[in-house]
Amino acid sequence: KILIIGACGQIGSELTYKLRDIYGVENVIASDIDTRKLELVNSGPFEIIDAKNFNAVKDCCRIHNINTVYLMAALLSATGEKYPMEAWDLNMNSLFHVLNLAKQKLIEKVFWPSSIAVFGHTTPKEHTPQHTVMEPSTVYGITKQVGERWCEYYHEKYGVDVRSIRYPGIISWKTLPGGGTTDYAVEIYHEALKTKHYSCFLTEDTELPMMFMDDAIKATIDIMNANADAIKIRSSYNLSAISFTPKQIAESIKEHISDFSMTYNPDFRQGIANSWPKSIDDSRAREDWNWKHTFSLNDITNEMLKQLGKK
Ligand code: VAH
Repeated sequence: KILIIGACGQIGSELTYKLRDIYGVENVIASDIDTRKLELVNSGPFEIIDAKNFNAVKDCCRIHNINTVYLMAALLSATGEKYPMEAWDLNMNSLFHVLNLAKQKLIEKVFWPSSIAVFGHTTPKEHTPQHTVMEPSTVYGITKQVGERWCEYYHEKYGVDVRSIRYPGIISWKTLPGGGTTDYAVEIYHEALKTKHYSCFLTEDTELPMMFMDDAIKATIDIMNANADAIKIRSSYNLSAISFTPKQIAESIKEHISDFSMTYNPDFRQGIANSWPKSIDDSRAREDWNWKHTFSLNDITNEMLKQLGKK
């Protein structure tokens, strides 16, 4: 059976729905410390778990006979800058707990998300290579960089089957993101429909790697279903789909809402975005486990406005 830790989050919630479609509701246990997302909490087996609590995670894995864990709980880049020690505590200790359960053979397989936040100012910004300089300047990025080192260590030293992806910014409509620097690319669609205006917290030319949630979920399930020997990188795979600027996403919205307007009021998150790459070279993911993205910016705008328009 599968356990998703952080199932109420932006990615965790969509992973829960998708994995339940594939494996059956009863075989996918959702868990989170937060129970406010009621339609998810009531959609199947749900456990309240603090991912920082080793015994709570271990007991849940035992009770439900879990063999695969998707660890999606974390404090993201913007929140991590406000609460550095909490971000270090949650992001690192939750990972140690799951890696140690795998080392003890209580579970067999682990998915753990990394991020383009592992890259910093000194990283090449265009087509950032899989192996390159990584000097992250956010707490979140530091936790992802050192988390990758631990994943590779537990694989090499203890044979733990942990697999990881460096997600770009992710755009989705089912669940709002929380505390990320790329959240502008989700908020903009909600505001376009509500007020036809968005005040963007990044400058108009801030190009960032982005991906639609359906592509991110496909990549996550594909890497977990690949043969173990195909996964040659056990730190974390670069993954990319598209890159765009706030100006470009605003233009794509204007093709549907012609009187949509945007103003730019950069805040502290501009500093975070400036430290990240503009585009990512994900050729290793494409070679090793046949990754390829589907959604273009126009596809994303069509889908976001259609789905949010219905809500
Ligand atoms: C964030 N959405 O903004 C996350 C992600 C690459 C961005 O890590 O922090």
